[in-house]
Amino acid sequence: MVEIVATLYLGGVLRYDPAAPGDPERDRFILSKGHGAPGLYAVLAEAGYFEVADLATLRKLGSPLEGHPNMCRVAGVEASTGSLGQGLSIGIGHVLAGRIDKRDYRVYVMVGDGECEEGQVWEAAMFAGNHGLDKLTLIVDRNGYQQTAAVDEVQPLDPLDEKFRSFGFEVRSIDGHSLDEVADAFEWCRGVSGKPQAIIARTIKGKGVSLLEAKQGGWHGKPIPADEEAKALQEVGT
Ligand SMILES: Cc1ncc(C[n+]2csc(CCOP(=O)(O)OP(=O)(O)O)c2C)c(N)n1
Ligand SMILES: [Mg+2]
Repeated sequence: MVEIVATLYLGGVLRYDPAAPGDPERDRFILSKGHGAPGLYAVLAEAGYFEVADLATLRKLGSPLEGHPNMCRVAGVEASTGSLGQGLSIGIGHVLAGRIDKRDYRVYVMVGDGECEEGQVWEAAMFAGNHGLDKLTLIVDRNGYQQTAAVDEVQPLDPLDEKFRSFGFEVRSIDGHSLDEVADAFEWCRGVSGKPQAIIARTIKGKGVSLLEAKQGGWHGKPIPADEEAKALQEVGT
């Protein structure tokens, strides 16, 4: 998810001001797969919502940087998520409010592919398509895995692009690790009128860290062992 969220905040896609996080004109990003909070926090810190040094307090008692994003404690977090399946509905609420208030902000929602097994995602998708919510962009982090197994073993989703098309979305599939393809897709979204857009981003969990890439599906919620940390950091260039 990192390339996608970084492009949104740091690549000139989202309109936002960390000094005015409640600005009614701001664009909204909702991380529906709330367990990806560390990725969101890293980008929010770089975007200026809080100090980068605060990232070291992740999941420490008393820290606002909880294991799932808490909109009451962290400026820039648009929705408290973690119970999967809800973010698209929340995003739709923002889009409808924007219509009523005659504002032109855009709303971006990221869901996981395992999360797409939740019925609420499809209720929301049906509504978004039926109401032609063109200010709404859904991004699916299509990494092929969920908590315990591969998505194909649990509940195959393909043809996912055709499913979203049949719900009234314009759909584009991209390499979610290519900054060029990610940026192009967000440019494309802004040109679509009358329909919500779905970007299906093919990704690899733990991309760039050989230990994580080698054993897909085995790292959900687990930290890298201490003796592997230095190598992992070196591999991602920090
Ligand atoms: C309603 C709900 N059911 C179960 C969970 C437990 N859970 C947390 S993450 C996860 C797997 C999510 O997989 P996916 O959406 O593919 O996310 P990603 O691969 O991007 O981590 C599950 C089942 C949850 N957070 N919420
Ligand atoms: Mg997944």
